[in-house]
Amino acid sequence: MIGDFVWEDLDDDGIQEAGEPGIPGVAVDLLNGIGDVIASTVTDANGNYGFEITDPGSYSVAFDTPDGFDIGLEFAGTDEAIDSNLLPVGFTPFFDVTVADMLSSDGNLTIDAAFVFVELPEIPETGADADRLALLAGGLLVLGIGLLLGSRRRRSE
Ligand SMILES: [Ca+2]
Ligand SMILES: [Ca+2]
Repeated sequence: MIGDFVWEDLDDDGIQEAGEPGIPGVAVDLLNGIGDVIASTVTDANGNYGFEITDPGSYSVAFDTPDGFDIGLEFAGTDEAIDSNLLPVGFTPFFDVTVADMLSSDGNLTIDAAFVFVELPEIPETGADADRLALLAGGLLVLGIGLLLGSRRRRSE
């Protein structure tokens, strides 16, 4: 088994600490050594996920960034049990799962992902901005007609 935790890094230090909550419902993919998705899951109510590995080999885990979040700091500190393995590209570096890992009762449960809450994207207000856009569109239209007329005139000469 590999896993296990996707959490909201409240202080953005890349370290799991008391009071920092797990994020439920995050889509997680298991990738094989050549980057193909071979299993998918979502984090549970506590932000935990797990994949049962049946073949030794090289793997990576990809995490979908939840709405309103950015990927947190990776590989902070020295304790891999409480750091984030998620690179800014959205997946972890490849890691090896050995037969010994597969046989151990708790497996490798240090493959974690930190996310930092930013803000939900703001919906632009209609009004002033919309008027400006209309003006811009009108301007482009006039320019287009001008170019069209210009090219026609040249052709008829
Ligand atoms: Ca933290
Ligand atoms: Ca970790």
